Amino acid sequence: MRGKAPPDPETLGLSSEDLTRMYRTMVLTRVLDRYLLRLQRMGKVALYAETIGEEAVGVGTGYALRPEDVLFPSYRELGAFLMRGVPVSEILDRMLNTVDDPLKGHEFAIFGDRRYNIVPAPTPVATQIPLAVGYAMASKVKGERIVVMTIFGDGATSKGDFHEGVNFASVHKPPVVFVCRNNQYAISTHVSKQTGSSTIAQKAVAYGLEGIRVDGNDVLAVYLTTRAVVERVRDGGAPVLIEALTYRLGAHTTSDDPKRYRTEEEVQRWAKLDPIERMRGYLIAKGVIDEERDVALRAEIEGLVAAEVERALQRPGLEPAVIFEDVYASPPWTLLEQAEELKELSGLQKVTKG
Ligand SMILES: Cc1ncc(C[n+]2csc(CCOP(=O)(O)OP(=O)(O)O)c2C)c(N)n1
Repeated sequence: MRGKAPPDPETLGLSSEDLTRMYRTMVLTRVLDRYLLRLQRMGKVALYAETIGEEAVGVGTGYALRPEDVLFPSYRELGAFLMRGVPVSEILDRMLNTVDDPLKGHEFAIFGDRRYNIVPAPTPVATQIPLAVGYAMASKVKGERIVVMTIFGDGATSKGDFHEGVNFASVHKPPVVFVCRNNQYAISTHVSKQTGSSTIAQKAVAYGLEGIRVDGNDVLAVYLTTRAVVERVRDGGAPVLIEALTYRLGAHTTSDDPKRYRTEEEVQRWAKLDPIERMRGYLIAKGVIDEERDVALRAEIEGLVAAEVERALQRPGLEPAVIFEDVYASPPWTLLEQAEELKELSGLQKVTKG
């Protein structure tokens, strides 16, 4: 990981625009992530799964996709969403369930939207994996030239969905790329208790596919590896499993207390490998940005997110009755009855308050 001089951007075939876009999006992800955590603590957001420390995986994989490619994410892929162009305002409207929430509160995790070719993240772990394989299979049958990517955690690899998905992909070879964001924990379960294999990547070999382990705290390694794989798969190559080794610096979600199952010393060891600091050091060493520009960029992003948070907090919230909309063309009588009951209850509440 360390000890070798990193290559110049030109050697890697990367422009300063590529580099600053990835760096900027990592910083944006971190700043928004910190706000979402605080908003949850203020009681404005119901539940949030932090992404601090894992930004390089989302950003590096997201940047390797083309707009027409389809992403089947887990609930912790804020970086990939931002890299794919989902606006901060839409994420905040979604998380705060304002009247502008395009999905009217119907969805659990951050965001999923056809406009960005992001399928909503499921709550049951790993179920996005076979769905992604099926979608890729359909696109192969239709003769489209897209790549389907699915991102999941290390815990997901213990589910049958992972093995069924990878097995089906190994037989039929649809254009799918599997990305395991190995942050070393599935809530309190360390990866050493998750699997007896020494890597996740090697699981691909048993299915006759290529598995690649990449340093998930190095955005350039993640991006360059994923881009090469994505383009190979687009050209008809077999599916690949990429394991990006990273670390979950925060809690599993806002309902978790990681101090109960891991040491502060371990967290501090990984905090030193912060992917944003690492990229910042690289960009400064290579003269892509200087300290002054970096300070200005961070201040600009802080200001942008703060203004969006302020705006979203001022917006009215969704009416609870929207829960009954957009699910059935003709709702069954049971739901109509419940909707009526809710209407009566909110009427009562207004009377009591008044
Ligand atoms: C089928 C299923 N079992 C259990 C849970 C509870 N659960 C939610 S997240 C999670 C851990 C997932 O860990 P991992 O796949 O490593 O992803 P990470 O949260 O680390 O990003 C568990 C067990 C669930 N949502 N679905």
